Amino acid sequence: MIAPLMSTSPNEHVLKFVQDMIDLAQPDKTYWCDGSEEEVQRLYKEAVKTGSLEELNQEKLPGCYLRKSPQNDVARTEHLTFICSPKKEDSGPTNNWMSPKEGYEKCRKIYKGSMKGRTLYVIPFIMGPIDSLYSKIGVQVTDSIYVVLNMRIMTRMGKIALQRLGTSPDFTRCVHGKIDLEISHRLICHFPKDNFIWSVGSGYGGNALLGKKCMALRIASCLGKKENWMAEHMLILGLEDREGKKTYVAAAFPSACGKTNLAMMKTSLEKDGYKVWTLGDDIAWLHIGDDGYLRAINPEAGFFGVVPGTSEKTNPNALEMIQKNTIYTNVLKASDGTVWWEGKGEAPPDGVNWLGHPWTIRSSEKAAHPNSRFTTPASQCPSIASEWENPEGVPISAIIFGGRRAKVTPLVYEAFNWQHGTYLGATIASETTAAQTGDVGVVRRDPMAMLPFCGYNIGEYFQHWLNIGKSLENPPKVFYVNWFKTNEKGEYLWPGFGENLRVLRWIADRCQGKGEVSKTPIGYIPESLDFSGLDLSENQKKELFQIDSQAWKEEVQSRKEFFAKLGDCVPKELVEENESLGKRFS
Ligand code: GTP
Ligand code: SPV
Ligand code: MN
Repeated sequence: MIAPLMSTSPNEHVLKFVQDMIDLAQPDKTYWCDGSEEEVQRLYKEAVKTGSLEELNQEKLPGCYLRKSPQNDVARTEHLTFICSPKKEDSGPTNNWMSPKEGYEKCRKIYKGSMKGRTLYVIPFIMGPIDSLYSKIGVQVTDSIYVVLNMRIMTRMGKIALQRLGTSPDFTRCVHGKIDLEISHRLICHFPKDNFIWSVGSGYGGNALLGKKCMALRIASCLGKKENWMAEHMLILGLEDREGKKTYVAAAFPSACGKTNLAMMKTSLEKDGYKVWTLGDDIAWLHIGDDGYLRAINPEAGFFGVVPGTSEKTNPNALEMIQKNTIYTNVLKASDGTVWWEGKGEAPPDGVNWLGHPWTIRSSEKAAHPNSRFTTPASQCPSIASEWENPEGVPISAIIFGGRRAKVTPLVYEAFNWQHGTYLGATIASETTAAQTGDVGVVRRDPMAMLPFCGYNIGEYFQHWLNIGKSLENPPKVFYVNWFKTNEKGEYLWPGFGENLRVLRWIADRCQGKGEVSKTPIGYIPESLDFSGLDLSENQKKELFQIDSQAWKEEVQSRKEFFAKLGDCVPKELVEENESLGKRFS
């Protein structure tokens, strides 16, 4: 193998892992990423030359590029995602399972000789702040320059990771190959026992940027179980109040249900002295701190966010942040080399849509794919918190669960305690979105928003939640929100976005022992919420907090069936929480 041109050499374990993959994939060339600025510019040039990326208008959007994916590769493919634990029961009732032997054999077969005529890129990376004891190292090999450039934004990548690794064999081995991007060659396999990931046949986001969902959630959730911490599908934010005190909040909503928007919200209420600071928008690693608080770090270094719906009105911070050094995937390219998408809040320009077809406002096709994404460095976010890379993490006072639910769930309520909160997370129900292939708008249970991301038995995962709560001296309070309740016409009852600060303020008040509540069968709801200046009828306000006992009785039954379907693995405490809820309605 050609020795990498780096002052820091890869250790023998990294070299062996990479050599094995070279022997199998047989690339023409091997390239070790060093993570330098010079390298990024060179790779962007190369990606444009080879057609992997298109350059956008560099005057208006400096450092921005466009990627158009094949139509069959625009979202995570959950039915092709497997947990390859030695025993099937260790993957539990919610995961697809394959034996490690079968998983390795299948991937090996697809990978063999797949990089002839191509370059194999080696990406050493750190998930988490460079100097945090909570961070983890990965090494990904890939044949996709798009993946390299995304990983450069999403992780701390290059020689810094090898330096941090030193001589240790302790890193996640991440093997990726886009192969021919055919679904028939697509598989995303996780081998938790070996700390190994093998993903073939897709070049898209969560399927291909292996530091993200594969490592930082599926593999990390298994590590967390073993090492007594948690890897969660959560944003992290700090709400600063009038006195300058920050309340840190972590929130788990299913894919495309509002994490990025909440994490970087800008709001008219800032004039009252409140401000939201962003620490992360998708993944949180939570450790038990010496201070008895749950402490959160964001393992990522960038945001891979949903583009459609991002506008000056909904998410001005995100819009500002994606004006430079951003990779756009599957949006419309206007004739002047700028970009457009549905819900941008500007008149649609003529151009070429995500499918590569000429497009005008009269076209029947979408301009951007509903799951089109931006990839942007977190440091570019106007609301990024100064402490976002604190190696110790930040102390979490509140955990918020939520989802898309047209009916049943009120705008916000508070759990009675940690166990009840765990039960609320375990029973999240949300309408499916374009973030995964399959039907959109179907209500499914998505426990802790981790249904597609928990790398082991979901019942053990629930038990782990209960156990962590017991070891915390200062456990966060737990809340449940729903920005998506609708009226009989199907219109959203709640304005959402920046106005969600009204709910966050109540949550922060509750964490500080303030805020009046009413006790209801489902939990505490606010005695009053600040609706001032909002154009809401009395009826709307009532509907937002309405608890329809018939609908809730049906909900209890549906949760009972859900737990029954999961089987014996569900902790009895959670089954009892559901029974108690049922009794409170009878
Ligand atoms: P992933 O990156 O897939 O994990 O998604 P996410 O949870 O970060 O979702 P994101 O914030 O990107 O929001 C997804 C979609 O929900 C976007 O189209 C938003 O415009 C919409 N959305 C976000 N917040 C709100 C809200 O408060 N109200 C309404 N009605 N829509 C919202
Ligand atoms: C999600 O689907 O939850 C995402 C996008 O955040 S992906 O990285 O593709 O998983
Ligand atoms: Mn996500």
